[in-house]
Amino acid sequence: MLIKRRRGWELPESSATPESVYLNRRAVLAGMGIAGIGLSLPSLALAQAGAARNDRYKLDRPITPEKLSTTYNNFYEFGDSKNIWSTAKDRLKTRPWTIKIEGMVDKPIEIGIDDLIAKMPMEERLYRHRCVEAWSMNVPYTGFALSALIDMAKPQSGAKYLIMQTLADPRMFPGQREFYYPWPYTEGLTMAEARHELSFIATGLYGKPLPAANGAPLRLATPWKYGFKHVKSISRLEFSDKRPQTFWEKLGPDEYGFWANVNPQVAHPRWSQATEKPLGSDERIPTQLYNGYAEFVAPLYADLKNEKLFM
Ligand SMILES: Nc1nc2c(c(=O)[nH]1)N[C@H]1C(S)=C(S)[C@@H](COP(=O)(O)O)O[C@H]1N2
Ligand SMILES: [Mo]
Repeated sequence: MLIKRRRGWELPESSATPESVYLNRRAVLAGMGIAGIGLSLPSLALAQAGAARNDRYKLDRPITPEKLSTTYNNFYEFGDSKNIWSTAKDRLKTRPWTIKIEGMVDKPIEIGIDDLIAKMPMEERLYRHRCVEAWSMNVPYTGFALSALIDMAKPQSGAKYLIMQTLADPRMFPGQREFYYPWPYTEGLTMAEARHELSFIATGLYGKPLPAANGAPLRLATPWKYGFKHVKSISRLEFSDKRPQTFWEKLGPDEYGFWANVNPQVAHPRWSQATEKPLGSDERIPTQLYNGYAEFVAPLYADLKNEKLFM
């Protein structure tokens, strides 16, 4: 396998340092040791188009052109390049799509995506998105507050974490045949984070059903955290009293942690996080603490000073 060593700041491809650059090396080592057509149905289209914008969440910068945010993506299930949108569009089948909610709940739930959307309070929000690789975008997501789904699921009082996973299906996701990645893609939030008003499940983008490349038919958006928390194409949620080990944490525990809150003053081991490059712009702009959402989320972390909150 070819291993490219690139430095975060000096990339030809705008500002991006693929999460995988250093990890591929680990993966090879692990391997040697043997370690271990998005269909947009009319009803769905209507649900996105009819959702009113929630003006509580404001942007201080322009919305990213749709053409860019839907063609420059991270979705390792379709490969480790940014240019996976057409493969994703061809391969990802989002109907039928069942979401399982299990673990520490009185009654596990299995629900189809259209039934779920019909039950949820749909709205549109303008959100920033800051990838740990130091590019960013600003997009209108349609969807619903994660807290609405949690209310429906009725977790037990002992639940401390919400774990979310991408569908496991190597026929649909060719990347899942790369055995050294810890599939399925797994992410998690504390219950306080998951219930926080900013935690959002997106089912649409720019008033249309979510494109395959952006994580159809539903994906997480927690805009104060680095983008790798935003698990795409979710098929399973589990309430647990144990903190999950997440996909990137398993691959590179020195570089990617559980909390992954944006902080310009805490550098990634291989590059600075002080600035970011908005998609479509030639200029870097300063990155903000909690990606500009400090007034909303700082209280979540008041008692967690000993945790590695920013990696
Ligand atoms: N299942 C899955 N979810 C994922 C990823 C992935 O590779 N697989 N990449 C993450 C990363 S690193 C980022 S930056 C965002 C990118 O979302 P976007 O393509 O909509 O910009 O998705 C996140 N969710
Ligand atoms: Mo990312």
